[in-house]
Amino acid sequence: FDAQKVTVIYVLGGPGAGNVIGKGTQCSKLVDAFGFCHLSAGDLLREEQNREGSQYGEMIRTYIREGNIVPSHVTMKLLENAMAGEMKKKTGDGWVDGKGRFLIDGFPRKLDQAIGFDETVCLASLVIFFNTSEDVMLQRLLERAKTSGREDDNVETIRKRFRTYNEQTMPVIEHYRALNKVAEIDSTAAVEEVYHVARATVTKLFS
Ligand code: UP5
Ligand code: MG
Repeated sequence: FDAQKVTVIYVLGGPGAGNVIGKGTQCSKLVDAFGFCHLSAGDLLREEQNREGSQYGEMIRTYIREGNIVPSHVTMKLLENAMAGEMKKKTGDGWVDGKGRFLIDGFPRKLDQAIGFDETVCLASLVIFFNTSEDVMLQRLLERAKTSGREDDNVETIRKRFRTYNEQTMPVIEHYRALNKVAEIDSTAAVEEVYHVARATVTKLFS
């Protein structure tokens, strides 16, 4: 697809930082308000993992269970396909200003993915970085674990996810910070409050 025809916002933050911008009621509000398509790299990977006949299913399961980052070519291809599919679906209508608006949640997690996507697919306009303490994230994930059914929502894997995030994803945030693209939002507060700040940030981008 044509990179000139998309506006991309990356949504990053530690596991459980609460990407409210890409989730639940808030998500659909924001999606409606700005006409975004929301794509979560983690959701796409879990979908592929469960897809019958997928050659990557077992591999994805192993990486996620260990809190490691799935090889970049797999995630990048899933995202690119999902974006292309959305663009095709909405050709001609549905997009504001004739451009596809994407909120890409939980990606890029590693410098090579960031640079690879920048170079071969498209450049993001903004990176929203939700930040809070590991204590807060741990509590939220353990609470979510009661109902999420996610194999990686257990203390041992959560600790590994924190380590992977600090070692591999923080450099991505620093990379975009140096390019002046990062909007950091403290996500310690209640969902509504965080959403309020996130919404203002996105409004500014489009004004
Ligand atoms: N909650 C949220 N905000 C709150 C608030 N303000 N106050 C109180 N509670 C709040 O939130 C987590 C929980 O906290 C929820 O119960 C929520 O209600 C509550 P959520 O919005 O789900 O947080 P999020 O940051 O999205 O947490 P998630 O666990 O989804 O983040 P991860 O980044 O770990 O998960 P993801 O799905 O992106 O990735 C999973 C795995 O996939 C990775 O570990 C990795 O193995 C793999 N992966 C890749 O390899 N490559 C990729 O590019 C992407 C993923
Ligand atoms: Mg997530």
